[in-house]
Amino acid sequence: MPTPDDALDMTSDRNLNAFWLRCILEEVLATGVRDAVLCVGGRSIALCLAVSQHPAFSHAIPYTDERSASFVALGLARSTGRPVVIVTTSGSAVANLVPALTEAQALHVPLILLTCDRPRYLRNAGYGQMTDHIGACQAFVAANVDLPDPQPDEQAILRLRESVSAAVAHAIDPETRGIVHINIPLQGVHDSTEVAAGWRMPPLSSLALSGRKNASGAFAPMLPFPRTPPHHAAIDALSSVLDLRPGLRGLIVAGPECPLSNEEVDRFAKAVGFPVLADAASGLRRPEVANLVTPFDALAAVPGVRTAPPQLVIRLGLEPTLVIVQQYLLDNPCATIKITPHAVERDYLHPGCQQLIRPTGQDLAMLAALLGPGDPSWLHCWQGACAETARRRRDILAARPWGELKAASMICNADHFDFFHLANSMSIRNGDLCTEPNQRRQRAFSNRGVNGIDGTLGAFIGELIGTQQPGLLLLGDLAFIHDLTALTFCGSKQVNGCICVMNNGGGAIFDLLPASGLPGYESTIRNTSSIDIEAAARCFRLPYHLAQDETRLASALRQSVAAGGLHVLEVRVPARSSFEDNIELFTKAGNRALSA
Ligand SMILES: Cc1ncc(C[n+]2csc(CCOP(=O)(O)OP(=O)(O)O)c2C)c(N)n1
Repeated sequence: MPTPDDALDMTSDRNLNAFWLRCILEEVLATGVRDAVLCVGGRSIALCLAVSQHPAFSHAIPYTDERSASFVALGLARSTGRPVVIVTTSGSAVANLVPALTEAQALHVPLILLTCDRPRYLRNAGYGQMTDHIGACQAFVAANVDLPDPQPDEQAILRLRESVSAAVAHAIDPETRGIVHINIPLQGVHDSTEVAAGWRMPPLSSLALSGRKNASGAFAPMLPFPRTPPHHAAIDALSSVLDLRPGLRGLIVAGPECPLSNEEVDRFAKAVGFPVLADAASGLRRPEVANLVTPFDALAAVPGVRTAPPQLVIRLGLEPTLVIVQQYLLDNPCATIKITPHAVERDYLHPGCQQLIRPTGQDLAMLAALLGPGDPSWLHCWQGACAETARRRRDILAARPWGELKAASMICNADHFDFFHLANSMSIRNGDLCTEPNQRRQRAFSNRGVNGIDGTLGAFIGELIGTQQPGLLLLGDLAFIHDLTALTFCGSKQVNGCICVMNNGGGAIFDLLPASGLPGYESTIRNTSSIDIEAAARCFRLPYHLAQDETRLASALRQSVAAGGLHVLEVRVPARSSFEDNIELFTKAGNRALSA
């Protein structure tokens, strides 16, 4: 794997911009960045070319629409665990990053924004394509730096390297991990590659020219990246404020973005004997995870698990998706430990929770030793309720006519994919209701930081590139329309994915809201826009499939994997079927009143 040490030969620096950008890239690459999304404009041409030709980058993906591009970067960073660079030109290009920044900030996804700008003296002077780049992103970043104009002298180059390495450290420091923004004013009237007459590399020290080297001669950041010490004595602190002992009615609740691996959850659950109430988007619905219970199945039965309240809840990840789970937790406040990669300000479901930040394997073993074994009859009660409702749920679904929940169930339980992404709105809810533990599917993704229906295609494409595995996306027709420009992705033949567009004629989720009966609902709220999905797929030269029944859906899913590349599968269902399927399930599977 090439490294920053494989930097381009400095004699190839055609102007001061190129040299300045090379210094920036060297410091950025020290974070472990290997992927970039490139959005072109006159200001960013020099940087786009420098990144695309730099041997240390595995992926340098060109995109026109910065909004979709930044969601691609989000999906890539989330699936690889490494920071991803986004390059933009100046002006409104930068503001187009904001939707993805809201999601990345909420999930602490490390993105490094390299926004190219005009020289500083042109600011607020009526010059075209300029705006306040730093201000546009300020609310969402962990660190930012507005660099000076390029200057060819020793002190300026050393300061440049220092300020870039100090900023990018925030992308990888576990304490602050998140978005870093570096704004880069560049020279050049027409574009940033112009050769200024008389440009020659100035005499510089090797430190300024090539950056810092460690004892073995490898590149090192100009300022050493701070190492966050582990949180010591976390379990002692917990046991001094909570009654942690064997025999408790404990519950592990895993939402999207589960911070522990399947193996860690399995080991912990086995040791403590607590049920694991796992969202589909947690990625934990796997046969090897001990004590797994599916939330709807376990909670729909009455009285079921409600004969006694939990005494301890261990929360993993974000809020659970289904209201039935959120309501159960709100109705049953109790001692709570929230295991989290970052300190959180507050958790509305458990305002008094104790936070356990980035526990080590040893911490988890110590906690399990204090708690195990839990109350065995409590575990049996959850497992029994879950198994019984799951049987009824499957029977009810089998008896339903062709519709959204049946189709979602087939898609989410398809065996041909290594990961799935559940889009916001009904996709993630229906996916949660009917995703069974699956041997093949390793990971689950969702954009549950701020729950937008934007950027879903882009995030999925980023995940396909990052995992290099066959992936499946389930999303609604409006979410598909929202992010169409993501499909301009030029590598669609190099990935293997199936985009399942649930075409229910608009936003089916609104059918579950009180507004659904109001005058004007259908035209103003429910069916705001519709497109010809086949024509859209053809427009981006993507293979298209249509499924209007179970047989066709099963074969289209199979075909899309067998053929390779990125496919669009339109799943046409009756508009009200999601609402009707949900009513049927919630009323008959477990005697609970409907609650989305
Ligand atoms: C960026 C953004 N805009 C608006 C919303 C509000 N919203 C939530 S669900 C929804 C409708 C989604 O429709 P579709 O993608 O077709 O999914 P379905 O409801 O049919 O499952 C909208 C507009 C949102 N969550 N995010």
